[in-house]
Amino acid sequence: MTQETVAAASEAVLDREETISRDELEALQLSRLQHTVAYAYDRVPLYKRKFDEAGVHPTDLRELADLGKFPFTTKEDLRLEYPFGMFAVPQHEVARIHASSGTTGRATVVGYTKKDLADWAKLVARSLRASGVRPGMKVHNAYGYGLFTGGMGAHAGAEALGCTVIPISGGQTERQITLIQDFKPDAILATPTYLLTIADAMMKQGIDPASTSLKFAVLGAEPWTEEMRHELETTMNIKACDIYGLSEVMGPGVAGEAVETQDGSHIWEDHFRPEIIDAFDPSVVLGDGEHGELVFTSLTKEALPIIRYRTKDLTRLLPGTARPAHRRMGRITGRSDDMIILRGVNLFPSQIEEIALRIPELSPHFQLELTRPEGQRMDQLTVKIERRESVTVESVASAAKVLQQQIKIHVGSSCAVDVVEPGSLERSNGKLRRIYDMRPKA
Ligand code: DLL
Repeated sequence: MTQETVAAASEAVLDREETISRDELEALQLSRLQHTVAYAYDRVPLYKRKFDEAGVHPTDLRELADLGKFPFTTKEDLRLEYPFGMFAVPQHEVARIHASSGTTGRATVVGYTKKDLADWAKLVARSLRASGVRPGMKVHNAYGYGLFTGGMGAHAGAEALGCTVIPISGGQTERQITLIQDFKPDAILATPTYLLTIADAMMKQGIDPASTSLKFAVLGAEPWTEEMRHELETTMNIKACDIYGLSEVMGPGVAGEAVETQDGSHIWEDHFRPEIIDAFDPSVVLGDGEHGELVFTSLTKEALPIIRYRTKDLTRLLPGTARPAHRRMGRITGRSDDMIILRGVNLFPSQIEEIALRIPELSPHFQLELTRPEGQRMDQLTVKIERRESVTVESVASAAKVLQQQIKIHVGSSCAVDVVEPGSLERSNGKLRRIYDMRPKA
């Protein structure tokens, strides 16, 4: 079968739920939601306690808007119930466990029944297919394997789609490059900053990243911008699409982007009901198009039903396009806990990425350092950014000034810019750390 035949054949097999009308989808959401809240209330003591305290009962959920009466679930709830207190099925029905790294506190543990794993694989397959991946393609999976949901989640989805999976995991960049050259994969799954690391390492070896067999990249697990998409697409000669998810809600594949429109990830609303709330006043549920914090309720999960989970991801809901019934999410501008407040101005790393990548002398490799200079009460932000290999040290002085001015104009913060040598900043192996907070701890 030629590539084109494969593409044409798989184009015809969208899941039925991808093509249903919005009315049909909302009817499905309501019945699944009613089931899920009752199921969670009956099986998970935390939900019973929280619903009772809030004075709501599953029978109060008569229409979709009633969801707003129910209490939120937070990462803290999962931590307090560590390890298995949120599970709604006996342990022998839990087919797999994943967990967050726990770098910022106790790990959060999530579980899946066999059916949950099948649903997850189906939704990742759906996301990959939307992003251009087709049955029969070779898929190089550079998401980290292990307790992180990225590696195994993407793996199972690619297999379910009918691809040949290369389970390389993250890291060992030299080896990744050898395998890309030898195995000739059609698609790569990675974090955007790790793909950048791979492209960068190729160039160092004298390999043109645009010359590989790769045609598609499905990127997620960290915020990235349109400017980064452009950077990766042009240097690698690929189509790069977004995939979104989080372990507490499922893992990758909660939402996926269509390659023909590249206009944001479609939330798979037959399995998740999204809401946007005001992050500062969570009692306010915002309308479509308004910016706020994304909240999810699972509609089909068995092992870990999740009710109104506060993701801390800041975005907005937009109408469906390539999959009309499934709303899209705007790009995640940042996480509320990644927000830098600098002298009263809110700032996210993705804003810096957006501005820096428009300046031709500057590379996408940057980090943000927060300090409080001796004897001063004011915090200082320094943007450390590598110059492009092709430009001279002399030409970067003006680029630094432009970056500083643009940040002042578009973000409102004064900062210092330090243009450093190519290759001097830490490279990503997965989720890249952008912020280095060196301020004295209070
Ligand atoms: O990162 C799941 C995942 C793996 C998604 C692979 C996509 C690809 P967690 O480790 O629980 O799960 O981290 C979830 O990562 O709340 C967002 O802040 C961020 N994130 C995930 N996808 C995107 C994306 C996985 N496409 C957290 N854009 C989320 C921006 C993303 N941020």
